[in-house]
Amino acid sequence: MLVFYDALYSGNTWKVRLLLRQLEIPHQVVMLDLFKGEVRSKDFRAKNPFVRVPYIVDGELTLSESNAILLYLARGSRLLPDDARAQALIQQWMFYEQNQVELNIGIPRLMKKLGQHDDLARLDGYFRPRATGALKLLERHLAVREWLVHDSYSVADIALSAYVQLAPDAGHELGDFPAVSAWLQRIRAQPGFIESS
Ligand SMILES: N[C@@H](CCC(=O)N[C@@H](CS)C(=O)NCC(=O)O)C(=O)O
Repeated sequence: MLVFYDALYSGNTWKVRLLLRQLEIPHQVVMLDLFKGEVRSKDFRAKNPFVRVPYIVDGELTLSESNAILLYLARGSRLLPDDARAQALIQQWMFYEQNQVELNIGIPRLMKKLGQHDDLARLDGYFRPRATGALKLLERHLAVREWLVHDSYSVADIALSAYVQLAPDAGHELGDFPAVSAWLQRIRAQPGFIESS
C-alpha cells in the first residue's frame, strides 16, 4: 500500500492529504512532528535523501516534492486532464507556486511561527512585496475565470491554494484580493475538502 509521510502545519503536506482524500486513494500515513525535528531524524534521512515532507513510497517508487507527488497521484483522474496543453498550463502554475507563492508566503509564515527572526521589519521588507506581487497576479487571473486552468478544478488549484489560504499567517489581508478569496471559497466547497492545519 502507498505510504504517505505527513506532518501538520505544512501547506505542502496538506496538498497531498487533500488529494489522497478527494481521489479516495488507499494509503497508510506516517505522521512526523516538524517541531520535534522528526523530519531531520537519522531514520527518516536514511529513507528520504530530500529530508522533507511530504514524501511517498509507492512500491519501488519513492517521491519527494509536493507538486511532483500531486502530478503522479492525479494521473488519469479528473484532477489532471489528459490534454498536453492543459497539462502544460497546470505545470506552469505549479512551478510558479514553488517559486513565488510557497517561498514568499511559506517561509515568513514559518519563521514567524518558530520565532526564527531577529528583525521582523527586515523579514517583511524582503518577502512581503514578492508575495503581494504573486497575489496580485493571481487576482488578475482569477478575476475572469473560476479555476486556474480552463474550466475545471485541478491539481493546480490544490497546489496554489495551499499557501494562498495561509497568507494571513504571513500578515497578508486576503480581503484585498476578492477574486482570490472567491476562488478559495470554491475550493473549500469541493467534495472531500479538508482544512489545512
Ligand atoms: N518544495 C518542497 C518543500 C518541502 C518542505 O520544505 N517541507 C517542509 C515542511 S513544509 C519540511 O519537511 N521541513 C522539515 C524541516 O525543515 O525539518 C515541497 O513542495 O514538497
